[in-house]
Amino acid sequence: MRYAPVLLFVACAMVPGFARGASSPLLEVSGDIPGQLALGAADLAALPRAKVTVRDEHGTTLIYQGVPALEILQRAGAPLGKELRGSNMTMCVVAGGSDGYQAAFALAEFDPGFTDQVILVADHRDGRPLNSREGPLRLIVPRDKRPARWVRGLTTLRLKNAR
Ligand SMILES: Nc1nc2c(c(=O)[nH]1)N[C@H]1C(S)=C(S)[C@@H](COP(=O)(O)O)O[C@H]1N2
Ligand SMILES: [Mo]
Repeated sequence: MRYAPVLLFVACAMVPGFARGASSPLLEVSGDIPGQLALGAADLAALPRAKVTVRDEHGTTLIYQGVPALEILQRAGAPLGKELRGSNMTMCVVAGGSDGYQAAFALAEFDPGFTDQVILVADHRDGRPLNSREGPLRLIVPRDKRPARWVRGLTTLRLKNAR
């Protein structure tokens, strides 16, 4: 019996996809896009990373690290760059947290052709993984003056054309 947890771990590691967390994605991207995307920890770890320095409501400087949301939206096939015009200008992104909290964005807010702001899907703060209250993922919107769209426990990005 003492070895049961070890045996369970070994058994799980032998099932393809299980060890990568493919069966329990951290972040799902869905909606008005060509295909749904489900990203596990290993998928996120393979994406380009960025760091943003922000101040919280108390004026304390915080450094968040993670994946630019743009990288994720691009891989989901969202209409960015040259495609972000005409009827796509009403494309919205609704970010959702594990507690049901949601916040809306225009897709253009993520596009470097429109803004220099980098909205981050953060997994680290000041060099440490986000704690269970804040993470494992949190959306960081550096230029918002209030952190109301900094969705804690981020689990979903839903794309919707609001036209
Ligand atoms: N999942 C989730 N994220 C959330 C909220 C929430 O209720 N649930 N509240 C938002 C609001 S209104 C604020 S002001 C900030 C507060 O962030 P803090 O708890 O890190 O101070 O989180 C934002 N993100
Ligand atoms: Mo808030």
